[in-house]
Amino acid sequence: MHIESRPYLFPFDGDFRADNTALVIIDMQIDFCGPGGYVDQMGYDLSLTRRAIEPIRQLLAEVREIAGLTVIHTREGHREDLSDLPANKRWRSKQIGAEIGSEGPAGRILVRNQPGWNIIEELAPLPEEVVLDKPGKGCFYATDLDMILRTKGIRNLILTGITTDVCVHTTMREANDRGYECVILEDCTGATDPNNHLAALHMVTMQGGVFGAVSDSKSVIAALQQLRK
Ligand code: C5J
Repeated sequence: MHIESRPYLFPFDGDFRADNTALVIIDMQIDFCGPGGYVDQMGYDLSLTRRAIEPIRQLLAEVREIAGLTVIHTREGHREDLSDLPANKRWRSKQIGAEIGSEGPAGRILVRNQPGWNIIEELAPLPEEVVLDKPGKGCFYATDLDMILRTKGIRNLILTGITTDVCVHTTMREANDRGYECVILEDCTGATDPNNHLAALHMVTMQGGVFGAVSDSKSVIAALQQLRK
Protein backbone atom coordinates (compact mmCIF):
# COMPACT_ATOMS: atom_id res chain seq x y z
CA MET A 1 0.00 0.00 0.00
CA HIS A 2 1.27 3.46 -0.94
CA ILE A 3 0.68 7.18 -0.37
CA GLU A 4 0.63 9.41 -3.48
CA SER A 5 3.87 11.38 -3.33
CA ARG A 6 6.79 12.61 -5.38
CA PRO A 7 9.35 11.72 -6.71
CA TYR A 8 8.23 8.17 -5.78
CA LEU A 9 5.24 6.52 -4.12
CA PHE A 10 5.72 6.40 -0.34
CA PRO A 11 6.95 4.20 1.21
CA PHE A 12 9.52 2.89 -1.25
CA ASP A 13 8.56 -0.76 -0.65
CA GLY A 14 4.80 -0.34 -0.12
CA ASP A 15 5.07 -1.47 3.51
CA PHE A 16 2.69 1.13 4.95
CA ARG A 17 0.84 -0.11 8.05
CA ALA A 18 -0.54 1.54 11.17
CA ASP A 19 1.90 -0.29 13.41
CA ASN A 20 5.06 0.64 11.50
CA THR A 21 4.19 4.33 10.98
CA ALA A 22 4.27 7.49 13.09
CA LEU A 23 2.81 10.93 12.46
CA VAL A 24 5.41 13.39 13.77
CA ILE A 25 4.11 16.90 14.53
CA ILE A 26 7.09 19.18 15.02
CA ASP A 27 7.11 22.27 17.27
CA MET A 28 3.53 23.48 16.80
CA GLN A 29 4.12 25.74 19.81
CA ILE A 30 3.01 29.28 20.56
CA ASP A 31 6.69 30.23 20.25
CA PHE A 32 6.61 29.31 16.55
CA CYS A 33 3.08 30.24 15.48
CA GLY A 34 1.34 32.19 18.23
CA PRO A 35 1.16 35.87 19.15
CA GLY A 36 4.01 37.09 21.35
CA GLY A 37 6.13 33.97 20.79
CA TYR A 38 9.66 33.62 19.43
CA VAL A 39 8.78 33.85 15.71
CA ASP A 40 6.45 36.81 16.36
CA GLN A 41 9.15 38.59 18.40
CA MET A 42 11.61 38.13 15.53
CA GLY A 43 9.14 40.05 13.36
CA TYR A 44 8.18 37.30 10.93
CA ASP A 45 4.72 36.94 9.39
CA LEU A 46 2.85 34.46 11.59
CA SER A 47 0.49 33.46 8.79
CA LEU A 48 3.43 31.64 7.16
CA THR A 49 3.78 29.21 10.03
CA ARG A 50 0.08 29.19 10.96
CA ARG A 51 -0.82 27.88 7.50
CA ALA A 52 0.02 24.38 8.75
CA ILE A 53 -2.45 24.37 11.64
CA GLU A 54 -5.71 23.51 9.90
CA PRO A 55 -4.29 20.80 7.57
CA ILE A 56 -2.52 19.16 10.52
CA ARG A 57 -5.70 19.38 12.62
CA GLN A 58 -7.68 17.57 9.93
CA LEU A 59 -4.98 14.94 9.41
CA LEU A 60 -4.61 14.36 13.15
CA ALA A 61 -8.36 13.77 13.47
CA GLU A 62 -8.11 11.03 10.80
CA VAL A 63 -4.97 9.49 12.30
CA ARG A 64 -6.62 9.29 15.73
CA GLU A 65 -9.26 7.03 14.16
CA ILE A 66 -6.59 4.48 13.12
CA ALA A 67 -5.80 2.04 15.90
CA GLY A 68 -2.09 1.50 16.42
CA LEU A 69 -0.75 4.49 14.49
CA THR A 70 1.66 6.41 16.72
CA VAL A 71 1.46 10.19 17.11
CA ILE A 72 4.53 12.09 18.28
CA HIS A 73 4.46 15.80 19.19
CA THR A 74 7.70 17.68 19.72
CA ARG A 75 8.62 20.91 21.51
CA GLU A 76 11.80 22.95 21.09
CA GLY A 77 12.80 24.58 24.36
CA HIS A 78 15.53 25.02 26.91
CA ARG A 79 15.94 24.33 30.61
CA GLU A 80 15.03 27.20 32.93
CA ASP A 81 18.69 27.68 33.88
CA LEU A 82 19.61 27.69 30.15
CA SER A 83 22.30 25.08 30.83
CA ASP A 84 21.41 23.38 27.51
CA LEU A 85 21.50 26.60 25.46
CA PRO A 86 24.67 26.97 23.38
CA ALA A 87 26.18 30.45 23.63
CA ASN A 88 26.05 30.97 19.87
CA LYS A 89 22.33 30.10 19.68
CA ARG A 90 21.62 32.63 22.45
CA TRP A 91 23.80 35.29 20.83
CA ARG A 92 22.16 34.89 17.44
CA SER A 93 18.65 35.13 18.88
CA LYS A 94 19.67 38.36 20.65
CA GLN A 95 20.89 39.86 17.37
CA ILE A 96 17.39 39.51 15.92
CA GLY A 97 15.64 40.95 18.99
CA ALA A 98 14.27 37.73 20.49
CA GLU A 99 16.94 36.53 22.91
CA ILE A 100 16.22 33.01 24.07
CA GLY A 101 15.60 33.05 27.82
CA SER A 102 14.52 36.70 27.93
CA GLU A 103 11.00 37.80 28.94
CA GLY A 104 8.53 38.30 26.11
CA PRO A 105 4.75 38.64 25.87
CA ALA A 106 4.44 34.80 25.99
CA GLY A 107 6.86 34.39 28.92
CA ARG A 108 10.57 33.58 28.67
CA ILE A 109 11.36 32.89 25.01
CA LEU A 110 11.87 29.20 24.12
CA VAL A 111 12.10 28.13 27.75
CA ARG A 112 10.35 24.97 28.97
CA ASN A 113 7.15 25.36 31.00
CA GLN A 114 6.63 28.96 29.86
CA PRO A 115 3.36 29.91 28.10
CA GLY A 116 5.02 30.25 24.69
CA TRP A 117 6.56 26.78 24.89
CA ASN A 118 3.14 25.08 24.94
CA ILE A 119 1.71 23.29 21.93
CA ILE A 120 -1.19 25.32 20.52
CA GLU A 121 -4.69 24.40 21.71
CA GLU A 122 -5.85 23.30 18.24
CA LEU A 123 -3.26 20.48 18.21
CA ALA A 124 -3.10 19.66 21.92
CA PRO A 125 -1.70 16.14 22.47
CA LEU A 126 -3.91 13.39 23.89
CA PRO A 127 -2.60 11.64 27.05
CA GLU A 128 -1.62 8.51 25.09
CA GLU A 129 0.42 10.43 22.48
CA VAL A 130 4.19 10.85 22.78
CA VAL A 131 5.46 14.35 23.61
CA LEU A 132 9.17 14.83 23.03
CA ASP A 133 11.25 17.75 24.33
CA LYS A 134 14.35 18.76 22.45
CA PRO A 135 16.93 21.49 22.92
CA GLY A 136 17.95 21.65 19.26
CA LYS A 137 16.47 21.79 15.80
CA GLY A 138 16.57 18.08 15.00
CA CYS A 139 14.24 15.74 16.90
CA PHE A 140 16.92 13.05 17.28
CA TYR A 141 19.70 15.15 18.85
CA ALA A 142 19.82 14.81 22.67
CA THR A 143 16.45 12.98 22.81
CA ASP A 144 15.23 9.38 23.09
CA LEU A 145 13.27 9.49 19.81
CA ASP A 146 15.30 6.77 18.09
CA MET A 147 14.81 4.45 21.06
CA ILE A 148 11.05 5.12 21.13
CA LEU A 149 10.68 4.44 17.40
CA ARG A 150 12.77 1.26 17.46
CA THR A 151 10.97 -0.04 20.54
CA LYS A 152 7.63 0.44 18.78
CA GLY A 153 8.91 -1.08 15.52
CA ILE A 154 8.28 2.12 13.57
CA ARG A 155 10.01 2.53 10.20
CA ASN A 156 7.83 5.08 8.36
CA LEU A 157 7.67 8.74 9.46
CA ILE A 158 5.06 11.23 8.23
CA LEU A 159 6.64 14.61 8.96
CA THR A 160 4.59 17.75 9.65
CA GLY A 161 5.04 20.96 11.63
CA ILE A 162 7.23 24.02 11.60
CA THR A 163 9.46 25.25 10.28
CA THR A 164 9.90 23.39 6.98
CA ASP A 165 13.46 24.56 6.42
CA VAL A 166 14.74 24.30 9.99
CA CYS A 167 13.35 21.76 12.49
CA VAL A 168 11.37 19.67 10.01
CA HIS A 169 14.22 19.47 7.50
CA THR A 170 16.87 18.80 10.13
CA THR A 171 14.71 15.99 11.52
CA MET A 172 14.10 14.52 8.07
CA ARG A 173 17.84 14.43 7.39
CA GLU A 174 18.60 12.90 10.80
CA ALA A 175 15.88 10.27 10.32
CA ASN A 176 16.93 9.43 6.77
CA ASP A 177 20.51 8.80 7.84
CA ARG A 178 19.21 6.42 10.52
CA GLY A 179 17.32 4.38 7.91
CA TYR A 180 13.80 5.72 8.54
CA GLU A 181 11.55 6.13 5.50
CA CYS A 182 10.23 9.72 5.55
CA VAL A 183 7.54 11.71 3.80
CA ILE A 184 7.11 15.46 4.37
CA LEU A 185 3.68 17.04 3.84
CA GLU A 186 3.70 20.34 1.96
CA ASP A 187 0.43 21.74 3.34
CA CYS A 188 1.20 20.63 6.91
CA THR A 189 4.48 22.57 7.08
CA GLY A 190 5.47 26.24 6.82
CA ALA A 191 8.57 28.44 6.97
CA THR A 192 9.25 32.05 7.91
CA ASP A 193 10.15 32.62 4.24
CA PRO A 194 7.85 31.11 1.57
CA ASN A 195 10.77 30.60 -0.81
CA ASN A 196 12.62 28.61 1.83
CA HIS A 197 9.53 26.44 2.25
CA LEU A 198 9.44 25.68 -1.47
CA ALA A 199 13.20 25.19 -1.70
CA ALA A 200 13.22 22.82 1.27
CA LEU A 201 10.55 20.67 -0.36
CA HIS A 202 12.33 20.75 -3.70
CA MET A 203 15.59 19.60 -2.09
CA VAL A 204 13.87 16.45 -0.88
CA THR A 205 12.91 15.46 -4.42
CA MET A 206 16.48 15.55 -5.81
CA GLN A 207 18.51 12.38 -6.46
CA GLY A 208 15.37 10.25 -6.67
CA GLY A 209 14.23 11.45 -3.22
CA VAL A 210 17.47 12.14 -1.40
CA PHE A 211 15.80 12.41 2.04
CA GLY A 212 12.47 10.71 1.23
CA ALA A 213 9.30 11.91 -0.47
CA VAL A 214 6.93 14.91 -0.56
CA SER A 215 3.17 14.57 -0.24
CA ASP A 216 0.16 16.37 1.27
CA SER A 217 -2.53 15.76 3.86
CA LYS A 218 -5.17 14.84 1.29
CA SER A 219 -3.05 12.01 -0.07
CA VAL A 220 -2.25 10.69 3.40
CA ILE A 221 -5.92 10.84 4.43
CA ALA A 222 -6.86 8.90 1.26
CA ALA A 223 -4.32 6.20 2.16
CA LEU A 224 -5.52 6.09 5.79
CA GLN A 225 -9.06 5.53 4.55
CA GLN A 226 -7.78 2.54 2.56
CA LEU A 227 -6.07 1.23 5.72
CA ARG A 228 -9.40 1.31 7.56
CA LYS A 229 -11.12 -0.90 4.95
C1 C5J B 1 13.33 27.24 14.39
C2 C5J B 1 11.93 25.28 14.34
N1 C5J B 1 12.94 27.63 13.17
N2 C5J B 1 11.00 24.65 15.08
N3 C5J B 1 12.77 26.16 14.99
O1 C5J B 1 14.16 27.86 14.98
O2 C5J B 1 11.98 25.13 13.14
